[in-house]
Amino acid sequence: MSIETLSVPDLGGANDVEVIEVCIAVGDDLELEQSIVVLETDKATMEVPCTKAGKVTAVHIAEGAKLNEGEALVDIEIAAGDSAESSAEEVVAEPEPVAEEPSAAPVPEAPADAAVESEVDIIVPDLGGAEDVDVIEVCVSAGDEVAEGDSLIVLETDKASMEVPAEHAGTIVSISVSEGGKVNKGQSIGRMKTIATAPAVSAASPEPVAAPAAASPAPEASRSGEAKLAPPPAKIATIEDGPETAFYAGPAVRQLARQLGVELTEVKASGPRGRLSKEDVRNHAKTIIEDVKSGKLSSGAGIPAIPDVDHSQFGPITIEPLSKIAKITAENMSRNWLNVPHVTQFDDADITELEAFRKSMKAEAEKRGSKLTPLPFLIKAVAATLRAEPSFNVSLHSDGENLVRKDYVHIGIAADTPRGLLVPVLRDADKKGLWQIADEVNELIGKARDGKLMPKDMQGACFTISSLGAMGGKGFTPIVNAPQVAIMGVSKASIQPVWDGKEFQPRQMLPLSLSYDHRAINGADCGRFFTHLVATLSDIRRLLL
Ligand code: CAO
Repeated sequence: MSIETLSVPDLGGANDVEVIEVCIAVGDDLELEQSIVVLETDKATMEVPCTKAGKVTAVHIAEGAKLNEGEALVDIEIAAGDSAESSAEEVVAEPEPVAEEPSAAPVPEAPADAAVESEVDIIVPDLGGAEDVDVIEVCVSAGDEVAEGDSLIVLETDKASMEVPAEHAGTIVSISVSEGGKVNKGQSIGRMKTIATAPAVSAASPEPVAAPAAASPAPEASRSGEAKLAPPPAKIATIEDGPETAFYAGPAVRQLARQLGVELTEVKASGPRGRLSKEDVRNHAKTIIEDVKSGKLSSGAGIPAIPDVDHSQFGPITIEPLSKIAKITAENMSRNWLNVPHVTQFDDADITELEAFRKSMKAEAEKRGSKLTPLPFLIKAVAATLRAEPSFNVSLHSDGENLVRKDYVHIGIAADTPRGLLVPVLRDADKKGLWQIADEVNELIGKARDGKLMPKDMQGACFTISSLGAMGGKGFTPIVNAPQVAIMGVSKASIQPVWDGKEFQPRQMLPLSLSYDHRAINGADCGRFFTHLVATLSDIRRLLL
């Protein structure tokens, strides 16, 4: 076992090269080819990989430091057998050789001086020895005007990404590569009309990429100090954004983004000149996961956002802040609407007898200091039906594997309050009589309207009733309040002609709509539940059975 110091390799003559990312820490077990540090000059980014496996015992560099060839990077503890195989100065891979200077680059079939406006092939330049390099972006298409130095395509190897810039200004005639394709040195990737006098156009040579020595040994030229560090940084401008929002990402960052499925154009860069770090990518992924968990972001990603409109262009407006309750309601509604596959079934309950009974009890209710609207009857009937048809008294488990069956019956009541929509919960409705339900509901609604509900007053509902009966309307489709699996909308009762088999009878009919989560409840379950409920409301003596 020995301690070896890995030092900065040949940087192709570059001095004071900035450390933009330190990829390792003391205690890390370094593997072959693992990146130790990412360096960046004005023109290039490179990762310095390791060619020896070992444990990091000291780190001599920090982000922001400026490095020169030969300076110490890290100390690593190398197992005895490995140590003998290579000398300390060879354990850090050197960057692969630089592409030859553009003037010296071999240009296939270079004609003599081309006339202005001549059409030429766009040739892939020297790629520093890399073969079958992936095209990760095609930046131009036929008809595009390009200036000298504009990016034509972006290539990526395991360790580096590089732009292939146009060597001359001109107009793209055709592009024969596409994203996902592979290219090699000397290959034609399209044709362009040049507006300069020049030999056949070669795309300007990208400079070399840092490559793992173990996987691709650097040739002698590199080891003898002729290698230069100058691969153009991976620079991608988003389609919508101007050049001021272009970002830069090194190969390691791109690889991590691919592994995590992160779209780099969406990541906020924390580094200088819009440079994205691995930490930026990780933070972005973490934020998405947290937002999905908290419901801020729908897991059904890809839903197009509603465009922002300046309404003042159409007439006078005022902007009013949303109340906290309104914001929470909006969030809950969106979450439930997007997550729950809704079905809404409609029916009318004949409440002629129920209403006759209720009205006959009105005086007694007043004497008791109570108020008996149709709502307590609805709560009582729903509670009894949840007991009779327990398929509605469930929640889907968050693991997606199980159903939670509830042996209690708590009913949520949607209440319109000056602060917004609140849903207090009446507990154990199946165990309570009408007077108790009426009193407790009135108390809960009073608390809701006075802003005195406690969080526990709004938790644990199995089912919600949303009654717009006092306001009117023939029917509506309420949104299920997940993790509940059903909600009933109540509209305004009215006298309707009902055929009794011999003649039409004037009956008091109450329109009901029952929305349910089709993941948890089937249509047949709903049919049974609704039939039981409507029958109970039509003849409340059934509540005694
Ligand atoms: N048909 C005809 N009349 C009805 C009725 C119906 N379905 N429901 C209630 N009424 C009558 C009541 O009987 C009462 O009249 P009387 O005093 O003559 O008996 C009158 O309308 C007013 O009732 P109310 O609104 O004071 O009481 P309620 O128990 O019916 O409702 C509550 C209470 C809290 C549900 C209701 O006030 C409310 O806030 N509803 C809005 C709920 C809401 O916003 N839902 C939308 C959420 S999104 O799904």
